[in-house]
Amino acid sequence: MVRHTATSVVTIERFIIEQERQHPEATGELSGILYDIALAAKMIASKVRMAGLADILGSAGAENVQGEVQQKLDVVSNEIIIKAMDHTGRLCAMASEEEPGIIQIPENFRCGKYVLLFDPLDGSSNIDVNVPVGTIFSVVRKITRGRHGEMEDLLQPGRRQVAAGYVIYGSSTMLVYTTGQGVHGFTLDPSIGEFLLSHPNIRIPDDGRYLSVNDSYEQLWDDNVKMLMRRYRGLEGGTKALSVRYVGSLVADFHRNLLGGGIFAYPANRKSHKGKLRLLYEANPLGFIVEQAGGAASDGTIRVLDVLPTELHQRTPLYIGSKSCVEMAKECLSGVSQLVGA
Ligand code: AHM
Ligand code: MG
Repeated sequence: MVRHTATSVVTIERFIIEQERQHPEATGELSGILYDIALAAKMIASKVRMAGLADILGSAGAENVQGEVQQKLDVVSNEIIIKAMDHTGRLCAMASEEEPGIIQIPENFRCGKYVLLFDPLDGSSNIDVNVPVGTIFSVVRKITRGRHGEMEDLLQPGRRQVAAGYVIYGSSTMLVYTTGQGVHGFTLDPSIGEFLLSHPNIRIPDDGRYLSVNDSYEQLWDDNVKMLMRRYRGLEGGTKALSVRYVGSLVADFHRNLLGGGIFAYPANRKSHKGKLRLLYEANPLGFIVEQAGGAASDGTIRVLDVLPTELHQRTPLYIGSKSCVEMAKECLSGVSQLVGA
């Protein structure tokens, strides 16, 4: 890991180049993908910042002054990412939470050796109330031989990711990523339009401080999930009580727990037997990040990164955060159906 003094200003570009130099075999393509994502993030951040003015400037679904219908921000963000990435020759296919199938690279552009999977604007229902939202991304290598990416390239287990990250559009905009050499966070300095290294080598505390779960689903949970939540709250098993914090915006909840320690849980329930969150766009990238930061991610029975995806929009229960908290989930839930596949 490259050491930087506290006072030196390190742009994301410089940081990526310095990391790449440690791998003489690197072609620079993965670095290029990360720059392109940083650019897309800045474009999305500027749209998100204007969201509160939608009523004045024209809300989603309403017509703007040119008579064009305004698009919702998650659709806009989806298009920003596709346009920022499709022509670069670095990707052979993409998949987005906003699109039903594979996003192919247009015929007039070169195909590359990587695949990008992303959730363009997670938690977008929170925009109306000015709560942080985020973009999540995952990069894997192409494994098929043809020119274009195929479903097999997209449906790879999370342990094969070569990069993953998220952007949080909060009181400041931050980009956090890993390429398997630790987790590093960059804060956007809006005055110069650059992401600057602000959180090098992030480590999640081993012991949890926060519990993030939507317990309005409690009556739909399996008994051992209920028991687990009582443990997290210090009501069972003599454990220390965690503080409950739930934004309802995955990136915001995850980011707080990554820095402060704790667990985000979205259990299976009687109505959603596989939970709500998506394996490829949410659980896998955050799973890679949390492991690189010293934490863990499980679906309640196995490590998230070992789950074999069978479909693009596959959902999974998720327990992610500090190691001790995820261990507790595995202990409580192991050996029982936990409604998975029920
Ligand atoms: P989305 O991808 O449709 O935005 O939904 C995902 C969001 C996450 O950000 C958040 O953790 C979760 O949904 C909240 O769900 P719930 O309202 O059921 O607690
Ligand atoms: Mg989402």
